[in-house]
Amino acid sequence: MRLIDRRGRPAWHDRPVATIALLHGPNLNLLGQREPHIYGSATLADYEALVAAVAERHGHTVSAFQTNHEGQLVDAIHAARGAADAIIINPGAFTHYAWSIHDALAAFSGPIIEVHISNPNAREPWRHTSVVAPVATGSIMGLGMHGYELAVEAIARKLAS
Ligand code: DHK
Repeated sequence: MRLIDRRGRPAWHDRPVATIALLHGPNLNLLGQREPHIYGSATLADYEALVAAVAERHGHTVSAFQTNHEGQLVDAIHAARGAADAIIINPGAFTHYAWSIHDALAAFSGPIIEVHISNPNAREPWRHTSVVAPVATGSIMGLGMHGYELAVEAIARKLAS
């Protein structure tokens, strides 16, 4: 039996599974150890597990990757073309100056959510610029882990619309 939602579309479990690429940039491998007064005590594995669990609730799957190297993050974004339907990205400090990340994301056609654990706009002035924001579908910042949950919810809704 095919279930239909309120808008007459197939219920999520009858829709094709989408893959969300979850990409983290430099120093985020140190989550849980690094400046816990800013970034909290959750580890990168905790973030990846949360995103996978929320995605699974929507019938989607997650492919997670972290790197400290700009070129590797560009390669991962290129690899997401054709392999992933959406991207959640926290580019770490690359956010503020890495135009190569901007250009790579501009070549991705699905929804892109930029996420930051802290609120860069409430921190040092050099963190107030994001070169990623202009090519993101949306940006979420300052909400810690909850921001990642919201990012998956936003993507699930975009992909279903
Ligand atoms: C993470 C970083 O590593 C910083 O360089 C950014 C971001 C903020 C975050 O809050 O997740 O400025």
